[in-house]
Amino acid sequence: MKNANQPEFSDLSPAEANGGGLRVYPGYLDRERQHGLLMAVRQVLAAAPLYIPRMPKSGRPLTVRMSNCGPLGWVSDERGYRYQTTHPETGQPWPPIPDVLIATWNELARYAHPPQACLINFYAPAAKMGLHQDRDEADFAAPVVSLSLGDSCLFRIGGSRRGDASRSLRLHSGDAVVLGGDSRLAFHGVDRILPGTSRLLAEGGRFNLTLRRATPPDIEPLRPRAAAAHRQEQR
Ligand code: MD3
Ligand code: FE
Repeated sequence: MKNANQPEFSDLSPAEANGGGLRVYPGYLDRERQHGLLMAVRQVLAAAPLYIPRMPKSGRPLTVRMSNCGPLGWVSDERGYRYQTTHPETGQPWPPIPDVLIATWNELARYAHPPQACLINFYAPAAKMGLHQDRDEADFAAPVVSLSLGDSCLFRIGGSRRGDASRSLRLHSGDAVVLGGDSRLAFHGVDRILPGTSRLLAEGGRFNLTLRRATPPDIEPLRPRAAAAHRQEQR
């Protein structure tokens, strides 16, 4: 049951929830679009399978399984957290970001440059993600855009210091969240999955997709053809 005195963010319109750069779009994707996105995610995962990320130094496995699409992917293992161009197990480049996700970024991000990385998190019913900040990106001016598919979760978001007060909100299948401005460095995590709350995934659990910029636009590596044209212009 919801606490009637304490509205969840998802009860608020994007404008109302935008106290510090957090925008929540409940039901951003209708059921048909959720299914379309799920098919695109499954195609990505056929080429770039979910792997079990490990904690830096200790090598302790996370409970979330991960993959990526886009020019860069976020990975974690004994050597640390980082963005890289290839899958840590197959050694292959990440598959491209599906059009439906590029369209979502263009509609919600309010940022002039395209996403570089889409992290795919899969939470089995018992998986969770501890409170953390996302600080491996060199471009904090760009927002993070997130989409949820499958079972709902209890999501927690606080302030920019670990000890700051935090609030809990439920994220449901099809919800979009945009984290920008003050909220970009907010501590956040997934306290738990609420099993059986969606029938979208036959296997149960939850996918979360996060679209990000990893490098500032000016030091973005130029694509070979663009680089050639660029050198042409310089002469
Ligand atoms: C960015 N994932 O992968 S995504 C992560 O539901 C992660 O899988 C969560 O945190 C998940 O790093 C949340 C959306 C999100 C929420 C709050 C943020 C991204 C954020 C606050 C600041 C920066
Ligand atoms: Fe995060």
